[in-house]
Amino acid sequence: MALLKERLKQGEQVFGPFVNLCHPAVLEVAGLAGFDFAIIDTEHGELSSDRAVDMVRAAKLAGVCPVVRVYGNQPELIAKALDIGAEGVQVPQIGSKKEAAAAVRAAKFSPAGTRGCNRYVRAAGYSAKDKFAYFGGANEETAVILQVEGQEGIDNLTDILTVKGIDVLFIGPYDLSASLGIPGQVDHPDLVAAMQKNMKLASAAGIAIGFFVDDVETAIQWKRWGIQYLSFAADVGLLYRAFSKAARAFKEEKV
Ligand code: 3PY
Ligand code: MG
Repeated sequence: MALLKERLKQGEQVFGPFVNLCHPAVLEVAGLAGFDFAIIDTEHGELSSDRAVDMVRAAKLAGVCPVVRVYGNQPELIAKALDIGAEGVQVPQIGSKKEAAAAVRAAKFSPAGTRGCNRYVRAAGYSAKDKFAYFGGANEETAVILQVEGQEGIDNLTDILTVKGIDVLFIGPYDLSASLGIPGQVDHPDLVAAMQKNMKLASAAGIAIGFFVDDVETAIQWKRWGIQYLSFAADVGLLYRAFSKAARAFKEEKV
């Protein structure tokens, strides 16, 4: 299976859920279901990297590209996500060019960045990979996905997009709606207009754009508008939807 970064470079539009539950089986199910990627969420989920590693393993086996969303823009967390073998690292709440550059630096080996070099990690095949091939190739194999969602980040977007090494500019609609003073109204015309402006800026900078949706109908709409990296709800929410639909249907004897 092609790596996420390669698929994005080819212009493919990819689709995948956030995973908050701490179990590798969720990644197996995501792969069997046919999702392109899954975001193992250590920002809002209950997960930490010691649990995430088994989820990355399961994702690779199931043919779904593993992305890890880190808790914050911290170099140690970014390096850890990549060391355990995530194909992409997603960093929340980027507000300025300086913060964007720091996130990219943390994700890249020298000379592009300052990611700590260790050849005994899972991403290096525990040393089975040639060390020069690993340190020389990893920067081109792992995707850096930066979330710009607050007012500061939106105001600084043109500047942020000048940072080299960003693969996906991800706009979080929930935090964006809060910035616009319309918390939760992710289909509000002001939010859609702001998003379309952001898409134009990202496209002019040659950077793929990512977005989050709660349902498939909205996903299809944004796919048609050109979003390349579409994240779809979260495992817990999807499970709740399926469970409550079945429970209600059984009670009411109506499918
Ligand atoms: C947001 O909508 O703010 C997100 O971060 C999506 O998960
Ligand atoms: Mg957010």
